[in-house]
Amino acid sequence: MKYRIEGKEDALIIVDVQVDFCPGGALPVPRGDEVVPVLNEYIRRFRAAGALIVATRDWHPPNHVSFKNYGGLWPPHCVQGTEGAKFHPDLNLPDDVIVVSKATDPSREAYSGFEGTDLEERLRRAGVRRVFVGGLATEYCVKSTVLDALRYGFETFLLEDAVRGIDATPGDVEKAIKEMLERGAKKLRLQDIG
Ligand code: VGL
Ligand code: ZN
Repeated sequence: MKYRIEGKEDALIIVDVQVDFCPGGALPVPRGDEVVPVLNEYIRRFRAAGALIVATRDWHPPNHVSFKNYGGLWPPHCVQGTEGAKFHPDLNLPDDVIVVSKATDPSREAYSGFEGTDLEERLRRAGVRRVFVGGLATEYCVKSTVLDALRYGFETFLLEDAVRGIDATPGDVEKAIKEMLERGAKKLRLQDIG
């Protein structure tokens, strides 16, 4: 199946491609940095088509509830304003990228880019109908963002060559992909764009 990227109705959503989620970071996704060159190619193509480009970022306060010291599951990561919270330095985000900061409330975890943000409203206002989602990590923030996009009625594509997961329990990533597809997401790779 070949898909054409349409300027008006399509958006590329890049999820949490941040220093802390890449090798050497505070909460590294194994081979997380491998999504960067692939996403750069998606960015190039979506830009050429005049489509919207969105980058979400995990943007926690230092006392966030998801951190181990505050009762959560994770080591501190993506703390607002720190080096680890920056986008990967090789990610070629365009100047007009829409940056969506999430999980900023100290008392609430939010994996989805739609949760507690104006992402849905911004997509609607721009007339977006289809969203294409890649980034980190497959079974957490990518999955939640994809499922919310489906719930909101967007035609939703998982960029399967531009996601990586943690797979803390082997099989987690596979299960997450299966769930996204069952809920109606479609898989897409670079070569499916024509
Ligand atoms: C994420 C764990 C904790 C993610 C964010 O971006 O997938 N995972 N915070
Ligand atoms: Zn987080």
